[in-house]
Amino acid sequence: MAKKKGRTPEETSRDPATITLIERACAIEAETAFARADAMQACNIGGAGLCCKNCSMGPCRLVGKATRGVCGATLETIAARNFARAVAAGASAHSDHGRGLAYTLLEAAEGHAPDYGVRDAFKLLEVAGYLGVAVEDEEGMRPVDEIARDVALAALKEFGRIDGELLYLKRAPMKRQQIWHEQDIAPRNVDREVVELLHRTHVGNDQDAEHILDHTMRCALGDGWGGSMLATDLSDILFGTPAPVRSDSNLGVLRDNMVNIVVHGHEPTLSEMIVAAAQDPEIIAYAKSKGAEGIQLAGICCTANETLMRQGVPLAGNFLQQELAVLTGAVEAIVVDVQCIFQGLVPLAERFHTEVITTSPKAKITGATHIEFEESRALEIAKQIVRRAIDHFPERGDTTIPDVHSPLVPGFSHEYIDYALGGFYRGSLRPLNDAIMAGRIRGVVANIGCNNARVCHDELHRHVVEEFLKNDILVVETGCGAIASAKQGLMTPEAALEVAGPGLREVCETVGIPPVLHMGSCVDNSRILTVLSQMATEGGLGEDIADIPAVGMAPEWMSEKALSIATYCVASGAYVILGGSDGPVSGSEEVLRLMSDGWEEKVGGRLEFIEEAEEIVRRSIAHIDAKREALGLDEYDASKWGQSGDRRMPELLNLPLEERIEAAYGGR
Ligand code: SF4
Ligand code: MSK
Repeated sequence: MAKKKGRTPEETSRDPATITLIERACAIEAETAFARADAMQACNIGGAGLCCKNCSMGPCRLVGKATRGVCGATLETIAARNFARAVAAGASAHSDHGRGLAYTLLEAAEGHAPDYGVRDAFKLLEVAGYLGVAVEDEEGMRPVDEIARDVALAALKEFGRIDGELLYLKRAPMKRQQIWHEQDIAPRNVDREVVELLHRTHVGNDQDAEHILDHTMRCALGDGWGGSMLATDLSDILFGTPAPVRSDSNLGVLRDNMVNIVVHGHEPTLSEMIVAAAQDPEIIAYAKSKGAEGIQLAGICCTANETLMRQGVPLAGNFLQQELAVLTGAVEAIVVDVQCIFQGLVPLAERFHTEVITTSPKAKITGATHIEFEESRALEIAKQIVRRAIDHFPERGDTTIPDVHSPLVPGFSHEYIDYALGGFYRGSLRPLNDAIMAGRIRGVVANIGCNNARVCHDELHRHVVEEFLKNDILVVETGCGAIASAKQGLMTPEAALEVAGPGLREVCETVGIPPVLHMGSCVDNSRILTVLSQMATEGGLGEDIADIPAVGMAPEWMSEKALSIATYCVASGAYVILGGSDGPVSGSEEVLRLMSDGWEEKVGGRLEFIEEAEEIVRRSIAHIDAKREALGLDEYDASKWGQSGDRRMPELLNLPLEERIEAAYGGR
C-alpha cells in the first residue's frame, strides 16, 4: 500500500481543539482517523466509480483498455450502479431510523414503553392529518394515546404500503408532485424502492445508466419525503419540537471535575433517557460519592444534534472528533447507537479508562461493552449505563481538555422559523420571501453533511459559510456541517453583526436570529424540504422548489447517507454540490452529464461534484443570481442595505437629537 506524506495538525484541521488533540495523539503515538487517512492512499479506480464487484467474475476494473466488465457491463452502467447502491444504503439508514421511532411511539401509546409519551400533542395532530388518521370521533376529540397508536401504525404502513404512493408527497408543491408523476419517480413506499434498486443493480439486470439513475431518484425520494420526514416528525412528537435554546460547543465543554459521558450516533431514543438519568438526584449523588462534582453529558454527530436541539445538551464535536473526545482522557464512557461510529474507538479507548458502550441491536463493535437498549426498560437501562460511567471516574489519569468552546443558539425547527417570522397566530415564511424578493437576503444555502478525513477538517464548511454570509445569503444547516459552524461561533445572533452582509444583518437584527440556523440532524434535512415547500407555496418566489434562489451542499461529505440526501434534494428541484473531491462517478463523463444536465432537464435540480471551496461558492452564487433573474427580481445590490438596525444605535445615541434624526432618516 502506497504511503502518503503525513499532514501537519494545522493542515489536518481548521479547529484549534482538534489540532491540540492531534498533537496529543502524535505525542503518545495513538492512532486516529487522520493518521490512518494519511497512511492509506484512497483507491482512485474505486473512487471514480470504475470498479464493479457485483459478482465473483470480478472485481472488474475498467481502466486502460478495458471498457467492459466480464459480463459486458459498460463504464456508465458500473458507475451508475455503484452510485445507486450507495444511495440505497443511505436511504436505508435514514429510513430504518424512522421505522424505529414509529415502533417506539407504538410501544409508548400501547403502554409497553412507560418512559416515553407524547410530548408534542400539536405535532401529533398535524401528523395525524398528513397520514389520514382521525383525531375526532362522534364523542369529540379522541384520546391522545389512541391517536398516537394510529399515527404510529399509519407511519409503519408507509414503509411497506401495498398500493398508491407515499402520503407525505402531498406536502410538496403541486408542481413538484406533477413532475414526480410525469417522470414516474413518485415513491410507492419506503422499503420497496430500496429493494427494487438493489434488485435492479444485481448482475445482469438493469443495464442502462439513465434508467438506473431514474430509479435512484425514486429511492432517494422515499428517504427524504418518507423515512427521514417520518423520523423527524415522530421524534418531535415523542421528544418535543425544537425551539431555540442556549448551549455550547467543542471539546472544551468536557469538565475536569465531572463525570463526562459522550453520546454518539443518531437516535434520540436512548440519548433522551441518558439525559433524564443524568439529572436524577440519586445518580448525581452517586457521582459525588465517587469524587466527581456532577455529570457532564456531551454529544458527537447527530445524536448530539438531537439532544442539543431539544435539551440544549452541549456538542463535544462532529464526526472526526469522536476519537479526540477519548484522547482527552476525560471521558468515562462513550455511548453509541447507530451510524458514523468508528471501530477505531475501541482500540483507542483501551489506552484510557474510557468504556465504549454499544446499545443498538443493529450495531455491535468487537471489544466494546454491549448493553442492549429496550424501550420497555428505557430509563432503567440508561441509569445502568450512567452508573457504569461513574464507576470509571476514579480510574481517570492525565487529561487534556482543550480550553476551546463556542456558545450557540440552535433549535430552528421549521415550526419555530414560522413563529419567529410571523408570530404565534400568523406563523408564516412571508417575511423571508419578502426579504429575498427585496434583495435584503440574496438567497438561501443549505450547508449540510459530514466531515471527511481526506480534507482539512471543518475548513470547507468554514470557507463556504463565511462567503455566503458576506454575500447576504442565509445559511441553514444540519448534521456535522452545523456543528462546524457552531464551533466557529456563527450560530449566535451576535454573529450576524460580525460576519453577515448588510441586508442579512438587518434581517437577523430585526428577528433576533443567527445568520446560520441549526435545523437538526441528518434526518432533519426533511425540515429543509418543508421550509422550501412552504416558501414555494407562500408566493413571490415561483411555484416550485426549483424556482427558489437556493442551493444545497455537503462540502465535506463522506457517507452513503449524504448521497441519498443529495439525490432527494435534486429530485425535489434543488441544485446540489458535493465538495472535497471530484466525486464517486468521476470516471464516467456520461454519468456526470446524466446527473447534472440530464437530471436538470427531468426534475429541475442538478448534482455536481466540485473539489475547491472557491468554485463551490462561485457556482452557488451564480445559480442564486440566475434564479433571481428568472423570477424577475431586482439584481442583488448590497449598497441598498445596512442603514438601519442596532449596529448603528451605539453611534447614533452619542449624537445630539437633531443630528441623530438627520443621520437616521436624512435623504429618505
Ligand atoms: Fe464484472 Fe459484470 Fe460481475 Fe460487475 S457484474 S463484477 S462488471 S462481471
Ligand atoms: S453524523 S452522516 S458524519 S453529517 Fe449525521 Fe455527521 Fe455525516 Fe454522520
